[in-house]
Formats: sequence, C-alpha cells, structure tokens
Amino acid sequence: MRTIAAIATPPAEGGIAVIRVSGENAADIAARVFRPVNGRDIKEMRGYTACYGEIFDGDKRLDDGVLLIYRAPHSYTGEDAAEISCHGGIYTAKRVLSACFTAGAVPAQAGEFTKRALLNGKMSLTQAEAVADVISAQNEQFLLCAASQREGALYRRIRAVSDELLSTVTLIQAWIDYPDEMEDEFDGNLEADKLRHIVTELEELLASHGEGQLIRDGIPCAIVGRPNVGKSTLMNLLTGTEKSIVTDIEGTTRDIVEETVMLGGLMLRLADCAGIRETDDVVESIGVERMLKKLGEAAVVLAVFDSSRPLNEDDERLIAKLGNKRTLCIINKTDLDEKADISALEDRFADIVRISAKDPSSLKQLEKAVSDIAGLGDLDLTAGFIANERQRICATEALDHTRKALEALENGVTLDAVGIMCENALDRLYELSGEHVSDTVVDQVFRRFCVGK
Ligand SMILES: Nc1nc2c(ncn2[C@@H]2O[C@H](COP(=O)(O)OP(=O)(O)OP(=O)(O)O)[C@@H](O)[C@H]2O)c(=O)[nH]1
Ligand SMILES: [Mg+2]
Repeated sequence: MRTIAAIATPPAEGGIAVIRVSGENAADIAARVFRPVNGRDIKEMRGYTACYGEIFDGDKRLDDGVLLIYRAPHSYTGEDAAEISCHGGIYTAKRVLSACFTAGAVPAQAGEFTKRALLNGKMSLTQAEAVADVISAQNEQFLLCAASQREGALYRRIRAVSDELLSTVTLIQAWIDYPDEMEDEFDGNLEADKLRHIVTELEELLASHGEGQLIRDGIPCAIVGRPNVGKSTLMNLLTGTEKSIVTDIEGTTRDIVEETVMLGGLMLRLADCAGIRETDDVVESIGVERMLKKLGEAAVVLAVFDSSRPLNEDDERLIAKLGNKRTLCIINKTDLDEKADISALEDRFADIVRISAKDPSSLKQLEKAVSDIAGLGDLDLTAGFIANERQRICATEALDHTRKALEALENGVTLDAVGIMCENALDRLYELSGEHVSDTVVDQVFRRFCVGK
C-alpha cells in the first residue's frame, strides 16, 4: 500500500501542527524531510521514539520540530508511521506536507488512516465509526458514550447477540443435516425462548439510537405556558443570560427564542415560546402557531404555570395540547402567595417541580427534574449504542428477520425456513459489526471523516 501523508491538526494557527505519514516507506520519507540534530539515523529509530531536528524540502530549511516514529503493527494504522510536529502555522504545515509529497508520500483520502487501521485489524468497523463521534463530541455525556463505543462497547453488544443467534443457526443446521445423529429431541420452545431474548436485545439496541441522538445533538425542549407565567424568566435562568425579553406585559415573547445550554451534563436545545392564549393580534397568533409547532417537535416539554394566579382556560388549553408528551410541570412564582389550584395540576402531571424562576437556587431542582424527565439520568453511557443510520438499518433488518424466524418457529414452519430466516438475521448482524461488510459500505463510512484522521 502506498505511503500516505496529511496534516492531522486543524487548518488554523496554533502552537504546533502535526503532519502524519503512514505506510511502509514512512521512515524513509521522514528521513528525506527531517534531519535530527544529533545525527541519528531515522531508519534505525525504534517505535515510540522521538527526536528533535530540522525540516527540509530538498535543500530548503522550512522549520524545526519533533519527529515521532511508530513501527508496525504498533501504530494507529497498524503500519510504520511517522508524525512530524512543526510550528502551528497554516502555511508552514502545508509546506511540510508538500515536502513529504516531494519525498514520495501521496495525499491521504478522507478517513484513510482510520480505514487502514480497520483493514489492518486494529479496530472493528463500529470502533472506527466511533472515532468520528469522539472528534465531533460537544458535551461530556456524548464524549463518554463515544469513548466507550471507541473502546468496543457496541461491538461487544452486537457480538453477544450474534453469538447467541449463531448457536441457534448451528443447531438448526445440525438438525436439518443429521437428524438421526442428534441425541436429544429438537426443543422448539427452548429455541423460541432464545429468539425471543434476541428480539428483546435488538429492540433495546435500537432504542439506544434515539437516546444517543438526544445526547449527541441535545434534547429539543419547548418552554410553554400561558402569557406571563415566567417562561422567559425561566429561559434566562437556564441560559444564564438575558436572552429573552422579560416584562410584566402579557404577550411579551412573540417569536421563538432559542438557545442550547448544558444542564447537569445534559445538552438542552431550549425554545422559549409565545404564551398560549386566544388572541386577535395577528403577530401574536402567528407566535402561538409557531409555539404549537415547537411543542410537536419537542422531546421534552417544560410546561410553566403561575402559582400566584388561578388557573384559567388558557392553562386548560395548553394541557389539552400536551397529549402524552414527556412533560415537566413547572409551578412558578412560589415566592408569591399561592392562588392556583395546585391539586388540579398534581392530578394531571406525574412530574412536578415548584420553583421561583427569579431565584437562581432553583437551578439545582430543575437540573434533577429535567434529567429525570428526559429519561437519560440513569442511562448507562458506557453500554454502547446505535450511533448512525447505517447501524440503525442493519439492526432494524436483523430484528425483522429474527421476529419472522420466531413467528415461523411458533407456527411450526419447517426448520429449513426458520434456519434461513435466522441466517438472514445473522448476516445483518455481521454487517452491523463490520465482520462481513462490502467495500462500498466501508468507503461510505469513511467519507464522513476528515482528511488527517
Ligand atoms: N415574583 C415572581 N415574579 C416572576 C417570577 N418569574 C417571572 N416573574 C415575573 O413575571 C413577569 C412575566 O415574566 P416573563 O418571563 O416575561 O413571562 P412569560 O411567560 O415569558 O410571558 P410572555 O412572553 O408574555 O408569554 C415578569 O414581570 C417577571 O419578572 C417568579 O418566580 N417570581
Ligand atoms: Mg416570554
């Protein structure tokens, strides 16, 4: 395989930039562009050793820096590799890279270092996919998810299911091929139990896709309620800024005000909406329409009620719109005398928190209540999850085939047919884990990577 090179650091000014070279000629190429000050022979350098020196393009001295040598298979790609750290200028890094090309390297494709790592057995496909997630992580929780995925959590989860399915497929095959040599009777109930267990595992695996997405992209969260209940005050409390305008005039917020915040490790995509009420005002009614749309899109609703005023038909109208959305009922303005019929809210909502949005100490209560309602509070972030569309499709199809196999077994369909359905499910699981996967799929996976990775 040709020796590839790329800049591994972002195209921006920084302390250092790293040029990565990988392939069987990595040390030769490094020796052509890098001259260690101590006169060391780079080709003789052992893996994981570094030296300081000068970087050249032919006779032109470009910079000084550090060379790190890796020896196959102990490198990211599994090949011989070199990393040249130079000063972190955009042009400097490009010049050092072009010197590597002059010395014989070819430009790396997007994700090619990781693709080589996959092809050299350094990681599974799902681990390789997780590299992109680790790079793109924007919050603590998703980083933990992606790091576990990178370490092999999803791969192990899929393997546990595929091993279980393989045992059923093998047994069925043995029964088809050598029925006279089997010692025990074929136990259809036992095999059906196993398939049922696999169905549950796959259902849980698929559910992890939605949870993973919420953790990665943030939980869409609509703040709704009738005018003046304190929605914008709550928004400002959660964002820690004066993002939304707050006044004591009903109908202050007209358009949606959006902001992404971190609350107790969760990323929330907050939308402060116009207050819901019957109105002749054209602008305000457009605001109400937009609020209803946001309500539809929200994964979690923060429904705000004013404890200092009796509930009215606008509150009722809101409650009617909530349907079975995950809703946290926020009873606000608890610093004032209570006039609202709180018991009516207690009857309607399972999750209630009482706060004063003007009081910053309410944040702690909100943190706990929101993470409980989002259902992510007790999620095992290290369990492995379905991270992308490719994985979701494979898992869905595997589940589909397993369900069909189970149904066939329960209905006394021939073992041949059940066996084929199980094998189809197994194929999809092997594609999911990357054990049997086509070159086209691998190419598609790496297309979303950056060049230096
Ligand atoms: N005493 C008290 N006043 C509050 C509290 N929260 C909000 N307010 C006041 O209630 C009034 C309305 O607050 P907003 O946050 O603008 O209410 P809103 O729900 O966004 O109102 P609209 O945008 O009109 O729908 C303002 O005068 C706030 O200062 C609270 O916890 N206690
Ligand atoms: Mg408002």
